[in-house]
Amino acid sequence: MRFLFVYPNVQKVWAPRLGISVLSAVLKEHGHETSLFDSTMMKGEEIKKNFSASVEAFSPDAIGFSVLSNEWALTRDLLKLDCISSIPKIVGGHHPTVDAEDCLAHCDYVVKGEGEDALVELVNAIEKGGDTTSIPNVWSRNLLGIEVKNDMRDLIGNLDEYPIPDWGIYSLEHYTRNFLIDVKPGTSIIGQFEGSRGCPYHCTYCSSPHVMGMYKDKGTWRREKSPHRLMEEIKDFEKTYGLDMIYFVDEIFLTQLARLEEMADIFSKDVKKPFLFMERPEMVKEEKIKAVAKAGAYSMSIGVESGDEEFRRRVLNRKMSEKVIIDAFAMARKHGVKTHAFNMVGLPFDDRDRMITTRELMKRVKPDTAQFSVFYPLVGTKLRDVCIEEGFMEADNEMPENYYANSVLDMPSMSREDILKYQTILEILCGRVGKWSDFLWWMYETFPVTLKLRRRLKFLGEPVRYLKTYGFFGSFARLAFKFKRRFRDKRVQKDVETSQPYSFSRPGK
Ligand code: B12
Ligand code: SF4
Repeated sequence: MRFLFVYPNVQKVWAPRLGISVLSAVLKEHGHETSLFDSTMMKGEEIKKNFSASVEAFSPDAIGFSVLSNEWALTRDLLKLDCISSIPKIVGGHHPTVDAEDCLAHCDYVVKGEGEDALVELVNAIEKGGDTTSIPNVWSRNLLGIEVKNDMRDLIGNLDEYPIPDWGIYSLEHYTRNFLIDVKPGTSIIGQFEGSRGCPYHCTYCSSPHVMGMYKDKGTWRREKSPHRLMEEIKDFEKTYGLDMIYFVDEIFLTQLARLEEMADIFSKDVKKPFLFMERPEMVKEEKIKAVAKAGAYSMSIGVESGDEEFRRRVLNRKMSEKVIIDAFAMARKHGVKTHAFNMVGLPFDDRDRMITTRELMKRVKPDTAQFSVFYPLVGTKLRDVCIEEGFMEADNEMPENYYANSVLDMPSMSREDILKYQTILEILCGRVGKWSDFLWWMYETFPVTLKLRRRLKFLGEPVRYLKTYGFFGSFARLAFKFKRRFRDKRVQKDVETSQPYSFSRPGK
C-alpha cells in the first residue's frame, strides 16, 4: 500500500519527528511504500494547497498524521479537505493518545500510544479488506457507525528488534538546519536518535504520567536500546549524511551505570561524536557523568522549571532540593559537560516574587545557556485540571502554536503581559550577576518600553555575542561556515537518495 505521512509542523522548527521515521521503516519492512508531506516553514493557505498537490501526486491508499497538541487545529483543517475524503485517515502521536475521543470525531482511525505494531496491523487490514475494528490501540467506527474503543496492547519489549528508522523520509534541512545546529561551533549535520522510552516520574505539567497510566499492567514502561544497537543506528545515519553531533531525545538518560559504561567504551572507540541529552537533576551522579563524558557528552539539558523549592514540590511534584539542582550543574561542569537549563514562567499561581526566586537560583546554578518557556496546561495533565478548577482557563482551550506565544491563563497573581515581560527579562539576564544586571532588571521591569527597544536593537549586540562565543578568528570562521552552508545544502541534497519524492518542505520551491 502507498502510505502518506503528514508532519503538520506548525511550530516551523527544523527538527525531524522521529516517530514518523520509525513508523516509515516498519511499514517499509512489511512491504509498503511511504512518503511524507512536511509542512515545516509553510504558511497559511499554502499548506492546504501543497497538501492537495502532494496527495494528487503520490495518490496514497491511506494517510497518517503525526500530531502534537499544538498541531491539532491544523490537522483538523487538513482532515476536512475534499481531496482526501475517500482515503482512510489515521491520526497518531501524543495528542491523539491523550485526547482520542475528540480526535475520532474528525478521522477514521485513532492510534493510541506506541504505533509500530498497531499501524502495521491496521494498514495490512485496510489493504486486505480485513477487520479494522479489533486491533489493540486502535479506535475506530464499525459498519453501523458505532465507535469501537479497543484496549491498549502490551508495550514493546525490546526496542532493538525494530528496524533502523527511515532517515531519508525527511528532507536534508532537518539535519543541516536543525534547531540545535548552533549549539556547538562547527556543526553542520545533526542526527536525532532515541536511546530509550518511558520516564518513570510524575511531574504535574507533563503528559507522560497520563500515558504511563494507560499502559498499567501492560509491560515494562522504561525500556532502553543497547549501546551496540544505538551505534548501528548512528553509523547507518552517518554513512549517508555524515554526522557532527547527536541529539538524544530520551527524557532521562543517566539510568543504569553498567549501560552507560558500555556506551562509554563503544562510543569512545567507534562513534566519537559529541552528543546532547536531557536529564532530571536527581539522576546526575558523579560515576554516571564520568561515563557519559567519556562517551562524548557535550551538553546536558536539565529541567529546573521554577526556582521556588516548596512550589516545585507541592505544585509541580518535583521533589528535588535546591542543593541537588546546584550540584547537578556543578558536577557536569567539573567533567567538562556543558549545561542548559529548562525553566517555565506563567505557571499557576506564579507571581513577581517567584520570578525573582527563579532568577536567584539561575545565578547559583550558572548554566551555560537557559530557556524560559511560557507554561501551557497540556491535555491529560494534573496541572490542566488545576487551571480549570481555579478558573484560570476554559476547559475547551486549545494549545497555541508554541510555548513562546502568550499565556492562555487568566490569573490574579500575574497578568499575561507580565508573564511575557518576565519571560523575556529572565531569558536576557538569566544567570548574570552583579550591579549592572540588577540595574537592567530594574529598568526592564519598571519601563517595559526599554525591553521593547532592546528587542528591536538586539542585532547590534550580535557582533559582541559572536566575539564572546567564538573569539576574533572564530567569528570569521563561523560566518564563513554559515555562508557556505547555503550553497552546500543544495549540493548535498542532489547526492542523497530520499524516499520523499516531493520536497515541499523547502520554502520558495
Ligand atoms: C524530542 C522532543 C522535541 C524536539 C523534537 C520534536 C520533533 N519534531 O519531534 C523539540 C525540542 C523540537 C520539541 C519541540 C516541541 N515539543 Co517536544 N518532545 C520531544 C520528546 C522529548 C521526544 C519525542 C520523540 O522523538 N520521541 C520518540 C518517537 C519515536 O516517539 P513519537 O514521536 O511519540 O512517536 C511514537 C508514537 O507517538 C506514535 N506516533 C507518532 N506519530 C504517529 C503517526 C501515526 C500515523 C501513528 C499511527 C502513530 C504515531 O508512534 C511512534 C512510535 O511508537 C517528547 C517526549 C516523548 N517521550 O515523546 C516531547 C513532546 C512530544 N513534546 C511536546 C511538546 C508540547 C512540544 C512543543 C509543542 C513545545 C513547544 N516548544 O511549543 C514543540 C513542538 C515542535 C515540533 N514541531 O515538534 C509534548 C507533546 C505533548 C502533546 N500533548 O502534544 C511531549 C510529549 C513532551 C511532554 N511530555 O509534554 N520536542
Ligand atoms: S521528568 Fe520530564 S518527562 Fe518525566 S514526568 Fe517530569 S517532565 Fe515529564
